[in-house]
Amino acid sequence: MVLKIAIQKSGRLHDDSIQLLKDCGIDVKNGYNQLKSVADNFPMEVYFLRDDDIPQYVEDGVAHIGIVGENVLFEKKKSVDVVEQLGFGKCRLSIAVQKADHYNGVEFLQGKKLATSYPVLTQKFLNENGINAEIHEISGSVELAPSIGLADAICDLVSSGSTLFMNGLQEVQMVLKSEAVLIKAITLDTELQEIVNSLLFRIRAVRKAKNNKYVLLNAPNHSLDKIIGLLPGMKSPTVLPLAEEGWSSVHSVLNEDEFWEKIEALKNAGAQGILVVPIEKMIV
Ligand code: PRT
Ligand code: ZN
Repeated sequence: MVLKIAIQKSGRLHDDSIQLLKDCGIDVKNGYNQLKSVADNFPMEVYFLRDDDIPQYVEDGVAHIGIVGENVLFEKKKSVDVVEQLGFGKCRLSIAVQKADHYNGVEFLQGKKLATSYPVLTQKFLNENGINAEIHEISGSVELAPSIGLADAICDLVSSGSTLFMNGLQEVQMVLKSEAVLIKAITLDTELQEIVNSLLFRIRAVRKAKNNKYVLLNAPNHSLDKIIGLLPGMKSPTVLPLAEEGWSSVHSVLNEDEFWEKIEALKNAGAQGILVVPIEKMIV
């Protein structure tokens, strides 16, 4: 049995998808000129597709799992399971208007024309807010629509905001926050499900490792209690005596979110020679 995974052929999600598989120890040959490829060391076949087609392939079971942006997934409204958030491809689907416009809330959009490649999500947002507006579906260069008089506003993906800025637009309303997710066909054979589980186990270990750092520091023994109190570790910190009398070496794991705060507190508590090392995999 081989697990068939659909990933984007080329575009913003391609490299991160391949890298994620690689970090999971799965080697896949680059797919720029091919439709599919077989992993050397994992029971997996990779299909390279347009991102828009991935939800359909997974719903039909032609691919068992896939990696796609939530924006595409929710726009296509296919019946698949979302298995895991993957933390890359982050962006937001937002409404933008011309810089000179005085946007005073969603009411501004009443009776206006909106250009978008996401008619389903845009319509849903308008309905939820009781707004009647006309939607023009266009497939690309949505940000040009207001300047050529095609629409009053747009609903498009934004990440840094520089595309909007360069086109004289301002982001005024977020419709959806999105990132890449792993999706799965609703029913799978037990054997395939087991392969999904083992892939998921690796993905979680890789992602957890990325969110944590290994910290080594020297501590005077009289400050050990205070320093250990600051460090959770996986169970509890490792403490080893240093060759120099009265000092210990402390090893622990710190979460990215609280990292700087903790480092500062450790320093204030008397820690010295603090080393921070990336973790490759983390299995807890
Ligand atoms: O050929 P295929 O259909 O597979 O690719 P595509 O051209 O439809 O998609 P692609 O590769 O552009 O994007 C794939 C996915 O990446 C999207 O569906 C999102 O989930 C995610 N993603 C993350 C983005 C962005 N960030 C993003 N910034 N997709 C598109 N953009 C575009 C946006 O449309 C706008 O044109 O980038 C521009 C805005 O970027 P900033 O940084 O200037 O704000
Ligand atoms: Zn696409």
